[in-house]
Amino acid sequence: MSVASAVAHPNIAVVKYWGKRDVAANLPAVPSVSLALGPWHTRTQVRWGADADAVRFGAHPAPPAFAAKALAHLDRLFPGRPRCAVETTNDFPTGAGLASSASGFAALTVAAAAAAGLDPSPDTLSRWARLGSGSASRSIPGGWAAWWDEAARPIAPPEWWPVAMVVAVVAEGEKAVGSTAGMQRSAATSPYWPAWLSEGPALAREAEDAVRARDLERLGAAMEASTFQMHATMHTARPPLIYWQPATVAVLHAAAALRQRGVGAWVTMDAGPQVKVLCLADDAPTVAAALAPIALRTVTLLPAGGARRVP
Ligand code: 2P0
Repeated sequence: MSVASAVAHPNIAVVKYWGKRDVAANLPAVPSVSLALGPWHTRTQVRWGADADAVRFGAHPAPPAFAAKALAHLDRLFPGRPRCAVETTNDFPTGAGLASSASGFAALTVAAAAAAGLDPSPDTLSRWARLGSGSASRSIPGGWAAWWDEAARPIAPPEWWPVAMVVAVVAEGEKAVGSTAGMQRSAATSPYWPAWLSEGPALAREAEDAVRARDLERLGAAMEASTFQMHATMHTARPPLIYWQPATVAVLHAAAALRQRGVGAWVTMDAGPQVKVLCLADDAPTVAAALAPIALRTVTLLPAGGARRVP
């Protein structure tokens, strides 16, 4: 077997990964908890034994930086590897704070291993995906996952809890400062960094417990605390990292207004301007309708499974 394809879903952290305790090994400074979301996905095919290394993204050759990152990941997993052809597609925006590196490195890792004739355990695949991008470790198990150390572990499967994540897309386009550089700037310059590190473990435990108890209010509170603590380290970096746009703030207020009306809706944001609103799946149409006048568009995502081989 020298060709294989895999699919992986992005994941959104409810308790955030921001900072590395080991940059070379891509180990996190704080634990994180996430939910994999579909139908958005990355689909990647790897073919070992090509004439030359080639990475295609959608219908075109991938941008050089994108191709270099993918090939460097394969070099690290398979030192002395044969040349390969990689083809990958995303059915959602890339590089705008929508977790495309998570699904991308998870799908690449699973496809590359399968094409090499290997069948590593989910734990091993999660460790391998982590080397490409930290958040990719969590897209391997899918569903609700926690990542404290070398590999992410599953907390609950996608069908555990009928929740939804309503994504309010407020700006399109690639972000100015990528996550890896952003987290290093926060760590190196924000005076609030020590507080971020010390609060993280308790927030992750709180979120894990809330998922197991299916307690949305408790999970939402932990998620918002983690989100705003992370953005505090961004806003207080030098120079500051302000990923928010005016419409970002408008969505935050709209979600708070929904809660005042008795609709359970809690916000999170990543290294980008989009706001993701966690709610019960039954409430997703109400939430999406409330955000529609503010956002460019809304997308309702539902819990999804882990990275897997596909024909
Ligand atoms: C997360 N983010 O937990 C956090 C919240 C962004 C903000 O994981 O350097 O692309 O490749 O390990 O995984 C984005 O960071 O960073 C991210 P690297 P990654 O989802």
